[in-house]
Amino acid sequence: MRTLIKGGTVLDTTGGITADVLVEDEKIAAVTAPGVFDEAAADEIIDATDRYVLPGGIDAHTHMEMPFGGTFSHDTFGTGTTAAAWGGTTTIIDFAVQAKGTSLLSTLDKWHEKADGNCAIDYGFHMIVSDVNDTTLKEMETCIDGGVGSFKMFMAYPGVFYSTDGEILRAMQKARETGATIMMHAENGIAIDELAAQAVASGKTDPVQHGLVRPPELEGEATSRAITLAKVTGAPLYIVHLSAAQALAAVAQARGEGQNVFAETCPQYLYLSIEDMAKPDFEGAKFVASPPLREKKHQADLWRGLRTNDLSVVSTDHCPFCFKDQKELGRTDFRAIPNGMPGVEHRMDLLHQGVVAGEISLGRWVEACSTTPARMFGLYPRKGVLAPGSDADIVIYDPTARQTLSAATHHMNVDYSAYEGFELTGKVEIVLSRGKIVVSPAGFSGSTTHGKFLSRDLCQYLN
Ligand code: DUC
Ligand code: ZN
Ligand code: ZN
Repeated sequence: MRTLIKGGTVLDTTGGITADVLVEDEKIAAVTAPGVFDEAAADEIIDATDRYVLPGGIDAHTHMEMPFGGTFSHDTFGTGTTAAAWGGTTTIIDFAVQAKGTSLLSTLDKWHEKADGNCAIDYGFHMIVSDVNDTTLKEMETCIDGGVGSFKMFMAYPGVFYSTDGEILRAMQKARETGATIMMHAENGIAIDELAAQAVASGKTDPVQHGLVRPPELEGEATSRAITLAKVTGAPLYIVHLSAAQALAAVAQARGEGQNVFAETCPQYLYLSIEDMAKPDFEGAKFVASPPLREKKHQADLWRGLRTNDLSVVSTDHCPFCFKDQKELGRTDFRAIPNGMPGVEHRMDLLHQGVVAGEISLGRWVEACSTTPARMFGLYPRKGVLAPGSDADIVIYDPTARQTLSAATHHMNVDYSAYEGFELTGKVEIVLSRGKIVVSPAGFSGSTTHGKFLSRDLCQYLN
């Protein structure tokens, strides 16, 4: 099966050129000057005139069916990966979650059972380590052999996911030994829990308190501490969902000193703010996630960080909980609001809006949303680039189409949109996953058995 995508502006990390892309079965066969390939030899032709043709998005931070606070995030692997495809994301890396007292390997088996045969697009796993002991540390090696070479740890959520500095140090020593990446949720959870208890004791129970008891300084402090532990051990470190200027400054300094420290941010921190968490009638609960949304002034720093590469990846931290039945759990105490927001469907569009607004270049859009996550998590050049031999994960994007985001039209399995009413320029038109058209103006033509597990290599950026 040969598909010719002709006449589009083919994007990579440097910008765009007018070119044709030839797909043969699941792979890209060639990227040529326009007209080089004989159209008569193609089984299918897609006219991409006036469209961008870019490598499929890679969302390196999602939580499908994630157990949290007595409930589960509401997208299954099936619904969440379908929504991702609608939005031009053709790979997700989701988190297997080790519960305290269980093993990493049984956790990995469990997540394979959930995801295998149930995804519309290709997927990989990171491992959340919440119980560091001799067995776990040994099991990290088997995880790496199984294509899971990145381990998320938490400096927040004492009693649940939290690791002490000593436990983090031990896992980092293993990461140094194996080349694995430690991903860090960097917030000082001990201090936050104290502030949260004080707030509730004084009658402050509404959603905005979730943000007020998690000040940006406590993200900055934890980020610096994680960086120090990584320096002492020599472990590669990747700060997840960075939201605060203080944390960014710590990352920038470490990178300036040549440390293997990387960071991602998420669209919600670029576009939303703590003002959303203060919405009346419990509406603020829709925006409760950790780290919390910040004051607007942080947004300019985050965009700058994206330009300077101190923030090298944009992921979503997609972790949807329905407003009606799930966020409701915390109506009388913000601490019981399940933490997380939906977003897997909108990342490519929201970051394209950054191109429209002049915050980032076209090449940077592709780099932060596809190429860098591929290299960061050992998927390049299979993913993240349109090159001969790469998987034909391709997005054909209309840069001038207008759209309004809404829960009424999105495909995520959640009853609200964090971006309700946002008017955007640019829209996904056609999506191919390994050569198969899965989204087009005719609708979704993929299937939730199509996605394959991606056994990943280690980080491709280490110096
Ligand atoms: N943050 C969230 O908001 N949800 C899930 C886990 C996390 O770290
Ligand atoms: Zn986290
Ligand atoms: Zn997360």
